[in-house]
Amino acid sequence: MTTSTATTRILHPAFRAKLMSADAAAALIHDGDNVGMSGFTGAGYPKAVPQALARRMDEAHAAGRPFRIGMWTGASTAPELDGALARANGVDMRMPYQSDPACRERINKGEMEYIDIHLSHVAQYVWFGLFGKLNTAVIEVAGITEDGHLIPSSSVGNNKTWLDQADQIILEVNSWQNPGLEGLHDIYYGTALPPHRKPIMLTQPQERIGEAYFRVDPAKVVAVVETNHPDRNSGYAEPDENSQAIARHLMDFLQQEVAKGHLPPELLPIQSGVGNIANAVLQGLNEGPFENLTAFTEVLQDGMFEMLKSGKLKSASATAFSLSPHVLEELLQDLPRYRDRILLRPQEISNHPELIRRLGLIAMNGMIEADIYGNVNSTHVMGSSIMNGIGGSGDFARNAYLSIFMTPSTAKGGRISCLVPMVSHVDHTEHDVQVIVTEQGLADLRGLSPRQRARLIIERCAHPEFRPALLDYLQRAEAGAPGLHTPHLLQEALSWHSRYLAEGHM
Ligand code: 0RQ
Repeated sequence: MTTSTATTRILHPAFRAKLMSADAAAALIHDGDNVGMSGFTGAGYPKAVPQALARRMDEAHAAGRPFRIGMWTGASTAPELDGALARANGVDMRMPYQSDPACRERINKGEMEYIDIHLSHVAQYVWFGLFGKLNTAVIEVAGITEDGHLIPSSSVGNNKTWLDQADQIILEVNSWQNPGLEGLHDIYYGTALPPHRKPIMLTQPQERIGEAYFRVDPAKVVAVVETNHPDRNSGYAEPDENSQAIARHLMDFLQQEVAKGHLPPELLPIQSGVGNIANAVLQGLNEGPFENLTAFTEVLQDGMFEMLKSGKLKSASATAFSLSPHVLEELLQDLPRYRDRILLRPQEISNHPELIRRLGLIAMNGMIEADIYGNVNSTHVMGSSIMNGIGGSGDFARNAYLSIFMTPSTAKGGRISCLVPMVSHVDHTEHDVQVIVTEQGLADLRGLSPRQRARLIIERCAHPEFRPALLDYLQRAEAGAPGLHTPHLLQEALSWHSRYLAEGHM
């Protein structure tokens, strides 16, 4: 046990009295417990207790004793959490978004139950009691104030709900987290269950409606563990040709929308998903003609930080950082310059349908595949295997002013067409998808019927190698389907996926 930062980071004596090692804290978690962990896209997750827990699980399994937990988070975490517990085969049920290879493998082998729900729904599902009782919360914080409030760290996620709902709380105080984070967060305590809900009085992306700290009942805190470990946040690739082409199509489209008067010159608040394409689009916006932009989004990634730095982006509201290590370092070193322009909120607020609709967001998210009618699959490979999860894409797509989905037109070296006759899994229906962009072009689907949409998607978005076959499918469906509103040949609709599984090429 180290107490090196206890006097500077843990200012309330009652919390100092609970200091213990990660192993001792992990011993307070038992087989069958539900555990709410902090963490969102590689930021703000507990670093020591989960690894100690994984060791205990390994020991239990070696001795023939069961030891598995229900694991709830904000979103994806890191190898020290998702990876460690998945390798120990210690997770019975996982929710919501994940992106860890070991975790994904367990889920796809049927060894871990996985419940993929909209990120804005998680907290209320837990309040409703739909996942059972939350036994333990394990939350990373940047510090504990003199009056016993918790200083949130680099993500907020569902921490407020976990602290509220858990029977017992384990805190990890990470002295690696910059003390300057204090005051950056906006924790809203006005949520309630129906029929007691009130309007959430937020009308501008950067408005503060909550408190800078988490409230916590000290009586529930059973352990405080000190850590000093960096967040996992991995780097982004330099935008490739496809990402750059997607960004160009999108910039042209947004300029046309401004020219038509559909969007104001400073656009509307942007939401951007994770991944390299999203990052390339942000780079495009940074080099583009728009000024005074704002963001109301889930994760603040490198591209958004560059926009804050250049001044193109006035402000960013999110629930977590998802920055490469060198970019995070730059932000933390220069924190005073950004502190009034960055704000982290609970994910039930960053992704709240009421707020997304009111602010009128431009939502830009990645996808696995879309079909000719505009249904989007964000989560499943070949219909059965989970990639990551729906994350916040559904919260944003359904409620945004403009909902945009992006993908290269092909995957796996050109062997898969990302535009298919029928998607093998649906996350976002044709009703929630307004614009599809690939490196080939952009299809604005608003105001079009299903068959009109199909022609536009094939013409603008499909790769030339697959375009004739898609058109042929559409034309034969129009000639042979029993109904002509959304014509399909049911025997053939998923044959592209079957062909890939059998022959390695669509
Ligand atoms: O697989 O890594 O094995 O090569 O899918 O594809 O092209 O690297 O794309 O990183 O932008 O991710 C939808 C997964 C796209 C992401 C998804 C294979 C491809 C590769 C990844 P490999 P890329 P990206 C807010 C928003 C849902 C959550 C969301 C995602 C891998 O955007 O998780 O939007 N979205 N949240 O080879 C088979 C296809 C494929 C395919 C790609 N058609 N068939 N495999 N791949 N297309 C943020 C949060 O909510 C946290």
